[in-house]
Amino acid sequence: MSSLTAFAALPASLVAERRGAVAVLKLNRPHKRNALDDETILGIEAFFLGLPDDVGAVLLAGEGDHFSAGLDLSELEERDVTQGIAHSGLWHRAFEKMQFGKAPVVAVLHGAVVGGGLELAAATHVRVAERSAYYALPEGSRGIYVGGGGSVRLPRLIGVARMMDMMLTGRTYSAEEGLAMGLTTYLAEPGQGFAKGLELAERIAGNTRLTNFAVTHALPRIAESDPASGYAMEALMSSIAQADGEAKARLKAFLEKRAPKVTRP
Ligand code: 1HE
Repeated sequence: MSSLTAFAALPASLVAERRGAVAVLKLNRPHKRNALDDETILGIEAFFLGLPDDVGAVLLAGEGDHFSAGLDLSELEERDVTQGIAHSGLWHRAFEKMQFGKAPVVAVLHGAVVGGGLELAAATHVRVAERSAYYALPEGSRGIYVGGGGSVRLPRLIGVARMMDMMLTGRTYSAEEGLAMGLTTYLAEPGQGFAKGLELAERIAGNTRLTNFAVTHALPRIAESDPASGYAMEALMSSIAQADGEAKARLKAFLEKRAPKVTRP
């Protein structure tokens, strides 16, 4: 159930707070390098399912020196094949709630962003990396495979060839390389990532709900469609967006010189 102010009850491995229209969700298991156990994944799902209606954007970050060391490997030992499939499905479900939820999500990455931590980051909408961030998929060398949607999302971000390389050779990419290859779209100095992420999340929360819906729900589906279906969906989405009262008010404000112009980078 969603409400106007309250977040869902969360496990100790997650903390949430409000910053105006932005909800901040932090991975809070620094002693385990924010390794993602089942409780945390279920908490992420509950958080996004129960996101209050007045949250316009979410900022996802990690406590401690690392964003996330990925899957909690201590939980892996006892699982059989059937349980493994169910476990991967749990991650898929939780991350889908985030990717196709009520509000866009900005991730702030620092330190290790590896394995399932990278899969989590890949399911967010805008990624900011501090210079300390590094990316790897150690699943390859541990005799396992990604299970949190990485095979679906990462090739769309960095290409199949780079993901193959990361998994087969254990290659680690730096924050600068991640920016160059499109894994992140912002690079921040050490300690500056959270402020940058919050600034972006606040800007996103200032968009109309309909635009944010169009960008996070319609755009990825359109991009995956055949062109003819894509054009039809785009025409529908743009006509719906422009018919909204808030869109009309914003266009009028620009034409009456009350709205800011586009600025140079
Ligand atoms: C963990 C985990 C974890 C740390 N599961 N407990 N991911 C990996 O293969 C990455 C494994 N982790 C590491 O390589 C390193 O821990 C880090 C580079 C991330 C950080 O190094 P460091 O020196 O700061 O910490 P540490 O001493 O290695 O770890 C501190 C504690 O966290 C230690 O526990 P302690 O009880 O001995 O203090 C570690 O055991 C614990 N820890 N990472 C469990 N991942 C949906 S499928 C996704 C599949 C995957 O994600 S596979 C990739 C898993």
